[in-house]
Amino acid sequence: MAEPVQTPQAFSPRIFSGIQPSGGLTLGNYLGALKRFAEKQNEGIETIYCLVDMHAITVWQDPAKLRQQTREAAAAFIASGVDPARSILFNQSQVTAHAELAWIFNCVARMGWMGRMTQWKDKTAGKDTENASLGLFAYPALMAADILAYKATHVPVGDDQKQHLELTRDIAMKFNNDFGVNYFPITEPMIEGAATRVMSLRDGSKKMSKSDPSDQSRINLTDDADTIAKKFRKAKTDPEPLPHDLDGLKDRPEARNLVNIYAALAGITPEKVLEDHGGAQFGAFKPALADLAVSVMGPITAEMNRLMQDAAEIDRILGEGADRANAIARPIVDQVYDIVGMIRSRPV
Ligand code: AQP
Repeated sequence: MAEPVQTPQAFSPRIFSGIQPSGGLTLGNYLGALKRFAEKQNEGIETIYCLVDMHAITVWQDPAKLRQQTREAAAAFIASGVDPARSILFNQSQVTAHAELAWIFNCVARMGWMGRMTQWKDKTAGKDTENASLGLFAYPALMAADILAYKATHVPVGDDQKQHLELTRDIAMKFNNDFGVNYFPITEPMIEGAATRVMSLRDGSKKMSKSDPSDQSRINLTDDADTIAKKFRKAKTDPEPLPHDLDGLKDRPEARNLVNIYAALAGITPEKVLEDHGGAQFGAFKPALADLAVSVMGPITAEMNRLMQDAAEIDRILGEGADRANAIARPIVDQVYDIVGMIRSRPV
């Protein structure tokens, strides 16, 4: 039998989020996601974090590199403070509920919804969409499944994921309406802090991204101190000194980006950064920013390198996380099959 109709208040708070192991993680991933994932562990809410390897293969991935990137991303989570004993940490493909629920959602979501997703448009811009994978188009339905397989109520993400989260809410609402249930929560995005969208160091109008062809556009979590200093030194800026207030950053996207990065790394507001550094030339501000970045990122990179020495231990952690994730998601997806009208011969 389908679960009885619930009121929204019946959904207990649960946080879910994920990162694609589609390349080395960046400072954008750290400030927009990883750092906040670790902080969320202190809020008394269950936290589930996933390396979404099935999303990664929506564009071609070399199999050996994908395995390496997945382990490296797991190491980045742990080095950033995600504790596998306090959070559930696993890779998506080890929990089949994600793919199963994604198929149901492929049948709930509408083609028009998917076609309007800006990430689909961005990733296929100027390219022949006939040759894009079907998976890339359906990606947001899999993301909705990732979240709703756990009936997650809150999802910490960077600003670029806002539209996908709105689609997750639309899918949950349509499923609930279509089947006359109140089975899925209407998930709330958590987009917070000074670094919800860290921009490219080469172009202040573009998001810092692990798949940007230019390595100079991003700080990788594996970059050493010299590389970090060099990348900030070469970061695109304008000739003006830093202003004394936020109004002065209008129409200066590159300057605003560096101020926001400084604020997020230091755990202070952008206003405070300008209070301390207003009037400074970039020649002085960039080295201060590089020193701060090295002091925050250095210990994380060192810990990642240490963890990467023991691949078997990382795989063990991911397997244990997958078992715990499966214990939550399996009954939820079994009930979905029941709601949809599929015969379950074994009791659910
Ligand atoms: N530049 C960014 N600033 C703030 N947050 C960011 N995130 C990514 N880039 C930034 C956040 O990191 C989480 C994981 O994102 P993802 O790797 O799964 O996918 P993405 O958003 O598409 O990130 P990339 O780096 O641009 O990956 P590719 O290049 O593979 O597409 C999300 O919470 C995201 O918001």
